[in-house]
Amino acid sequence: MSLFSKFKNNLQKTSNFLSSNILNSFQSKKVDNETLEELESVLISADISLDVVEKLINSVRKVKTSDQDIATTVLEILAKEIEIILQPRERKIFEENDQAPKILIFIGVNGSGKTTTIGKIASQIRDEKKILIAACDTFRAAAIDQLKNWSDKSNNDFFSGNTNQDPASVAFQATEKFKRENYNYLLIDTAGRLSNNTNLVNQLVKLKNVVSKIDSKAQIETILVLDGTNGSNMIKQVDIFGKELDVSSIIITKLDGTAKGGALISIANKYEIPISYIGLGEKLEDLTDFSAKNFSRSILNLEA
Ligand SMILES: Nc1nc2c(ncn2[C@@H]2O[C@H](COP(=O)(O)OP(=O)(O)OP(=O)(O)O)[C@@H](O)[C@H]2O)c(=O)[nH]1
Ligand SMILES: [Mg+2]
Repeated sequence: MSLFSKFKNNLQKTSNFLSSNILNSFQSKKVDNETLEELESVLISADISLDVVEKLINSVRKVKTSDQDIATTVLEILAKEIEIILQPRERKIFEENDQAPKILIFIGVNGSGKTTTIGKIASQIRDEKKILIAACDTFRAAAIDQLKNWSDKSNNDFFSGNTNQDPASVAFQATEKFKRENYNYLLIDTAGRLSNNTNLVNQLVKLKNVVSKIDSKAQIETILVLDGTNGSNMIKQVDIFGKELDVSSIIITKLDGTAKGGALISIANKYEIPISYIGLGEKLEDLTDFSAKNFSRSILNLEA
């Protein structure tokens, strides 16, 4: 399946919602206050933030009423405008010619998809790269097993501590092994649940500091994993984690399961943080590089 088909097939909840409502609104073949208001409400319902909606409405306002197929013209204009917002956020975490070792710390609230995403990423990285996966979610024993399973599936080395061991001390040991045995990538899984967000963020800050102290040569990145079905609530999470931790990249999962995929656009508009991958399902192959063009055309049900 082409990358575009993957986007198109798996973003159908958002695209069905947006395209059917927009086609409906513009059936009358007029761009006027009434249709623009309808469009506004559809875009807001898909969790696109008000400032972005305003920008989009202003560009649609310019459509000439004599246009043959107004509805399609509107979809095309929206796709173009959205692509312009998303384009600067495209960034791959792994590059073909990555030289320096990389340590990736995956953070995010519980259930956002951290562990699954690590499994998917590990299975996508080329075989010649040496990967160590570290279970620093010591909060639940099942979390360690879940990650071990993903490591086995992708044929990668796995490091874990004991249940309830301090996550920073597991990260310490894992980073020492990573350095000593010359791995290329260290993928660190963390817990999403703690008594409260402040404790969680403090624990992650400590873990990151420990890792940076041991390996000052490796490039350390903090990857924030967000659950796409949370829609605009994702913004709050970017604020909470981003305040104390320098987030290098965002991954938005479960976009296959929501009609609120528009929230991705709000995030791209609000933060200058790259979006590296999006999750489009539960299977290994359901994690794809984020593409501004594929995303914007897919959610409006347009062709590539
Ligand atoms: N449909 C769908 N489900 C996903 C996607 N990514 C993850 N999931 C599911 O979301 C659930 C939670 O994923 P986990 O990877 O365990 O989440 P986590 O962030 O590690 O959660 P904690 O360890 O509790 O903090 C699992 O059932 C996954 O299969 C996705 O892109 N699409
Ligand atoms: Mg987990």
